[in-house]
Amino acid sequence: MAFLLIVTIGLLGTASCHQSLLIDKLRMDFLQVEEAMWKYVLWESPHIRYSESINYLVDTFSEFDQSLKQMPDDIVYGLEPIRHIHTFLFLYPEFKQMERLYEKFRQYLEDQKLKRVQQSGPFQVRVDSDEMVRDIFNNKNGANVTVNAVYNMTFGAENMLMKVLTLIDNNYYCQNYSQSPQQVFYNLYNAVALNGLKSFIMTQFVYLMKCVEEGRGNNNDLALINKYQFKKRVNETMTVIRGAMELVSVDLWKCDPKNHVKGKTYDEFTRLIQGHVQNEADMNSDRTCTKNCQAYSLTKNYGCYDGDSQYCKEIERCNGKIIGCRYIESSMEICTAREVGNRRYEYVKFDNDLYYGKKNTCWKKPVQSWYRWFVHCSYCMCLCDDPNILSDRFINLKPVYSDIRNNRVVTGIKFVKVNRILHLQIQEGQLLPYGNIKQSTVQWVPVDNYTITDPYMYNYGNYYRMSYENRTMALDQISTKAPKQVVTGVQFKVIQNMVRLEVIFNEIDWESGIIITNSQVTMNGPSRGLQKVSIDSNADVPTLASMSMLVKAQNKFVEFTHTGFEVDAAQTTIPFIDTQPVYNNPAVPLKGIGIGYKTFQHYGGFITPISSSYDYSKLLLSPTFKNKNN
Ligand SMILES: *[C@@H]1O[C@H](CO)[C@@H](O)[C@H](O)[C@H]1NC(C)=O
Ligand SMILES: *[C@@H]1O[C@H](CO)[C@@H](O)[C@H](O)[C@H]1NC(C)=O
Ligand SMILES: *[C@@H]1O[C@H](CO)[C@@H](O)[C@H](O)[C@H]1NC(C)=O
Ligand SMILES: *[C@@H]1O[C@H](CO)[C@@H](O)[C@H](O)[C@H]1NC(C)=O
Ligand SMILES: *[C@@H]1O[C@H](CO)[C@@H](O)[C@H](O)[C@H]1NC(C)=O
Ligand SMILES: CC(=O)N[C@H]1CO[C@H](CO)[C@@H](O)[C@@H]1O
Repeated sequence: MAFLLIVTIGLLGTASCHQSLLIDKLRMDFLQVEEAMWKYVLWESPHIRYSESINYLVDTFSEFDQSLKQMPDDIVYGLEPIRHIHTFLFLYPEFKQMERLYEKFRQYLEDQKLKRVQQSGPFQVRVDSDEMVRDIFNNKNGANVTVNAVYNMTFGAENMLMKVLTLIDNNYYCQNYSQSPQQVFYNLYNAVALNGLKSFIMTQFVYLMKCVEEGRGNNNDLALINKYQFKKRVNETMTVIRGAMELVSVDLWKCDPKNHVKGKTYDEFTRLIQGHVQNEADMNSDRTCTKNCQAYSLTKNYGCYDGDSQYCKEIERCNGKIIGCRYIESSMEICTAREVGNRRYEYVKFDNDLYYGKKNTCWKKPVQSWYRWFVHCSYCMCLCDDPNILSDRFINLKPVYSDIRNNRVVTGIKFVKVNRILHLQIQEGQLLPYGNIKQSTVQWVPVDNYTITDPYMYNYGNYYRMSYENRTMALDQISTKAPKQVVTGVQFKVIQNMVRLEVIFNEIDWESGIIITNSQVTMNGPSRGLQKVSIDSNADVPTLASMSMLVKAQNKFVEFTHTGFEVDAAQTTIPFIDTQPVYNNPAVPLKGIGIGYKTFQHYGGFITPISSSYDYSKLLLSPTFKNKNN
C-alpha cells in the first residue's frame, strides 16, 4: 500500500516552478498536504493519542484553508455572462451546494479549534463530526454527487462549452457583458476547478479522519480511488477548457450600442474637411472667371464678390484652405445648417432635382445661386479645411500611465473627447499575486483636461492638430508575447506623419504580484507597409448604419475624411469615434491594446479601442501523469 501511495503522489505535482494559475497552485499545494497527511495517518498516528491525531488533521486542513481564501468566495464571481445559458440554471444550484458544504466544513474546523481553547463549561459546536461526514457523503447532494453533477453539466451531454461558444458570438452578449471570450472560459475554469478542489478536500478529510478512527480498513483504498477520479476530472477539465481558451480570442471591443448617443457612446472630429460652395470669382486674387472649377485644387477665399447677394450674406465663409473644386450644375440652392455646429449645410440642391445631402424641406428659405453680374462665373463644389473654433481635430500626445508606484496596471481603455481633444483614457487596478486584480481598486484614471490654448501647449508637442494634409491614424494592434509583461501605459505619437499607438509594458513578479518598476518597455506597430483602409467615397454618417463590424486590420491605417457629397453634402468628418468603455469585468491585466475600425458597407464607421486580456491559456499546463518510479 505504501508503495502505491508513493507512485500516485507524483501526479499533478510537477509544475511547481512554472508560472501557474492560483487555483492550480492551490491544487498542487493541497496534493502535497494530502500526501503528508496520509503518511502521518498511516505511519505516525497509530502511535499517538486519537485526539492529538485529529487535532493535527484539523490544524493542517485549517491552515490550508487560509490559502484557499485567496480565491473569491462567491463562486459565480465572473460567471455573469453565462447566466443566460439554460444549463446554468441547473449548474448554479450545484455550485451553491458545494459552497454551502464547504462553508459547513469550515465551521467544523473552526469549532474543533475553538473547542480546544475553551477553558471551562461544555462547548456548543455548530457542526459536529457526524453531521459533517453525513453531509459530505450524502448520496443526494454530498460532495461527490455535486462534483459529478457540475462536471457532467459542464462537459457532458449538455455541453456547456459549446453553448458558451455560441453565446459569445451573439450580439446580446456583446451589448450586455464585458469579458473577452477567453475570459469567459477562464472564469468558468476557475469556478469548476475550485468546485472540484473543495469536494476533494472534504472527501479526503473524511477518509483521513475515518482512518484515524477505524484504523486503516479500506479507507485508504477508497481515498486512492477518490484521488484518481479527482485527477482524471482535473486533467479533462484542464485539457478541454484550455483547448477552448486557446481557440477563442483575448480581444475585447464594443459592438454597436442599442442606440448611438453622442458624447456617451460615440463622438466625432468635426469640420476637418467639409463640403463648401464657392464662386470662382472668390478663389483667385484677380477676381476673374477665366478658368473652370477643376482648376482650383488648392486655394483660398479672396473675399465675397457680390457683398449684397444672399450668398455672401448667408453662406459661412471658408477661412482656411479650399480644396478639390468641381463643377456640378450652374444653378443651385443651399439649405444652410439649422444650427451653428458641425455642419455648414443641410443640403445643396441642383437644378435637375439632384440633391447633395438628404432630400428634405429646408428649415428656412434656401440660398439661391446668383448670376446677374457674372453669368460666366460658376459656383464650385469644393472642400474647406478651416481650423476654426468649431473644428475639433486634436489628438492628445501625452502618455498616460497607470499608478505603477501603487502597483496598478492598466485594465481598460476608452476614447474620450475633452476640451475638443481626443484622449485615450485608461482604467487601472491594483495587481495581486497570480495575475489577479484587486477589484475594489479598479477606477478610470482622470484625463488631463488641458485645453489647446493653455500655456506651453503646442501642436506636435502635447497634442496633434489634423489637417487636410495630415490626417491619418494607424490601426495599430500592440501586444506582448512575454507572459510576465502587462500593459501599464499608452500614448499616441506622430511618426512619419501618421498618428501611431505606443503601448507601455512592465514586467511583473507573478507570485508576489509586484510590478517590477525598472522593467518598462514601449512597443510600436510596424514602421512600413501600411495600407489605407478603403472607405466608400460616398460614405454616409456612421450612426445611420444599422450595424457595424470590426474590419480585420493588420497593417492598415485610416484617413479621416468627409462623408460623401451625394449622401451628406460632405459635411461630416468620418470615421466617428466609439467612446464606449472597453474593460473586462472582473478586471484583468492586459497583454495589449489596439485601435480598430468597425464599419458597414456604405457608412463611415467608427474607430474603436481594442483590449487584449492577459493570456491565461498559456498557464494551464496539460497535467503530466508522471510516475515517480520511471
Ligand atoms: C463518486 O462518484 C463516482 C461517479 O459517480 C463514483 O464512481 C464513485 O464511486 C463515487 N465515490 C464515492 C466515494 O461515493
Ligand atoms: C450525466 O448527465 C446525463 C444526462 O444529461 C445522465 O444521463 C447521467 O446519468 C449523468 N451522469 C452523472 C454521473 O451524473
Ligand atoms: C487527459 O484528458 C485528455 C482529454 O480528455 C485525454 O485525452 C487524456 O488521455 C487524459 N490523460 C490522462 C492521463 O488521463
Ligand atoms: C480639470 O481637472 C482638474 C483636476 O483634475 C479639476 O479640478 C477641474 O475641475 C477640471 N476642469 C474641468 C473643466 O473639468
Ligand atoms: C503636415 O505634416 C508635415 C510633416 O510633419 C508638416 O511639415 C506640415 O506642416 C503639416 N501640414 C499641416 C497643414 O499641418
Ligand atoms: C441586463 C441587460 O443589460 N440586458 C440587456 C441586454 O441587451 C439587450 C439588447 O440586446 C437589452 O434589451 C437588455 O436590456
